[in-house]
Amino acid sequence: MNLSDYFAMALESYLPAATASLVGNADYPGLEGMVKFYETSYGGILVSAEVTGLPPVQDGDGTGFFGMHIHESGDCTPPFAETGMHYNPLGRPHPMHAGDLLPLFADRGYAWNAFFDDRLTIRELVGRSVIIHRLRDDFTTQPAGDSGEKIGCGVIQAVAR
Ligand SMILES: [Cu+2]
Ligand SMILES: [Zn+2]
Repeated sequence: MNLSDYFAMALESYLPAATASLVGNADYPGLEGMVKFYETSYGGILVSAEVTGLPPVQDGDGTGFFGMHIHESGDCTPPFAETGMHYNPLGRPHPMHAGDLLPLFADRGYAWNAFFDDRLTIRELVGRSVIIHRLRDDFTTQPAGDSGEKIGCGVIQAVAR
């Protein structure tokens, strides 16, 4: 079995090792979502994210891309100001932070993505937060890619098994 077939099977059949249930901030109360983290045997984890209630492109100044990061602290008290910086155990610049994830992509408010991530382990993720931003991540500006308001937040919790 090649890696992509294995990953598709894992997403379909395996229990995630950790999840984060996303809620919106006061400006985006309809935002909801789930991010799932799966162990693999290939030196990295799988991440899948499904989010509804994102602002459609026609409604504002967005591009349809939404920055998504692991932030240091798992405190999603609105307005998500207590989540700290991007998780960055190696002291690297953005976007080489371990917490820098593939952005979401949605023109009409619904996003789904899944990707292999060899910067992170499940153990270091639990207790931190996933943040969804209003704007794209420009992968250049320090320290956070100029990605704007924190519109969604979820605390990463281990899945009991
Ligand atoms: Cu962020
Ligand atoms: Zn970053």
